[in-house]
Amino acid sequence: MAETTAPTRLDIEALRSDFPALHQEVHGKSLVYLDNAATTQKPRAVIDAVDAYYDHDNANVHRGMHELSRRATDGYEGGRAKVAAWIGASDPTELVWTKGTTDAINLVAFAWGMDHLSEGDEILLSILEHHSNLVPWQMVARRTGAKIRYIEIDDDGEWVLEDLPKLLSARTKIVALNHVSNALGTINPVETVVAGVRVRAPQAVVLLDGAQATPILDVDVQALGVDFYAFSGHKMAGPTGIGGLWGRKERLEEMEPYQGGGEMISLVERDYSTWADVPHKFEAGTPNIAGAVGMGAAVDYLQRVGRRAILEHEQELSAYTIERLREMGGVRVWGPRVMERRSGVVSFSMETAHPHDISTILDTEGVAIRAGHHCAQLVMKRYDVPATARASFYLYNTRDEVDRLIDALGTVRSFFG
Ligand code: 7TS
Repeated sequence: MAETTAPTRLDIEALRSDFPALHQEVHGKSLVYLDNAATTQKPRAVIDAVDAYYDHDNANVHRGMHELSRRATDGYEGGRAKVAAWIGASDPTELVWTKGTTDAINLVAFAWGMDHLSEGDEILLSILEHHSNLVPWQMVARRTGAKIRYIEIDDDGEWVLEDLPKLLSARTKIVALNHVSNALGTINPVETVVAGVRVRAPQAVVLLDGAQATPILDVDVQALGVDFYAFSGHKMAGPTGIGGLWGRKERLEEMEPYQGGGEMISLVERDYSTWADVPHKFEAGTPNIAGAVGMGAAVDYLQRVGRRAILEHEQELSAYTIERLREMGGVRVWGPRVMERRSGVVSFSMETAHPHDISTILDTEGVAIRAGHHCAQLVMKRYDVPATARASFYLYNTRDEVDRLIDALGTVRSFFG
């Protein structure tokens, strides 16, 4: 969706005042929250929308013929329509609410994969995937006999696309790739891969993991020409426990349900049942209604800010961070060299300190980053490191906070030499 009213530069101080959790002290220091790739903080508008739902409208959806149930249903379906438009879907019924990206990918792996994959078929992934876009495919491959193939990455954290022609064939049944990497911050050339798939493996279904893309990119699922798009609300200022799977109508319709139960049936007999229409066929049980309401508020909020401005802001902070890390010396920064190819994720290693020691010392300075394998162990193996330290930004982070990070890394340096 075009964000014509968005300012080109963000008024960070005004935006920061929208996020209550940013304004606190941690270990006696003002909090510097740089763990946004794991989850973002929530603006007051989202918190208030969730509160208002529980204060006034709480009821179950689709069932009750009473005012509160109608309001709950309106909030639930209204949130769906907003989020669908936000990712460029023309039809809100193509958007299935899930618990998040992991849940969405598992839905496709099991509901689509178990019925469409068999011995001799191939699943194409990349080694840059989050475990949630690896492990479900390994589970399904083990049960179906399908084989997994991988796009490799180069030293700059970019896919080695010269290999693509030999990785795609008539055997390729699904291509499942991340749009933006959580481990290295690479904005992946998914358009190039989709074009390659359409030429060399037109039978293949394409799924994109958009967990790190929906918060910053003007995602348009129709223009991308994919079959499935998975994402999480909590990484884009929304609540935890809610996310979505967008799927082409014909794909969703050809799939059997993932789970059985209430809300997903049309008719139940002793020996069989028939299914509700898409998307409700995939939404068994009482759903996360408050989460859907919160997602609607999150999209309204981000729409006002503008994703292009958020991306530019993140890239500016990444560039500044990398420049300051290089000045320090003894630091290896992972991921693309070209700033336009990066998001607001800066993964790095220090020669003298283990990433976990870095994050522990930073925490005592009030600076929150993540250290570890970032659920991307194949990336760590590729670079022969057990873990990296990762600072990740969102719309409310500032250059002053980057300076606080660098100062705290100075403390790490003085500890470990
Ligand atoms: N895919 C990517 C690219 C991700 O970054 C994440 C979460 C997921 C999938 C899974 O999303 P979930 O909402 O279902 O958990 N990434 C991270 C991270 O980088 N640190 O903590 C979670």
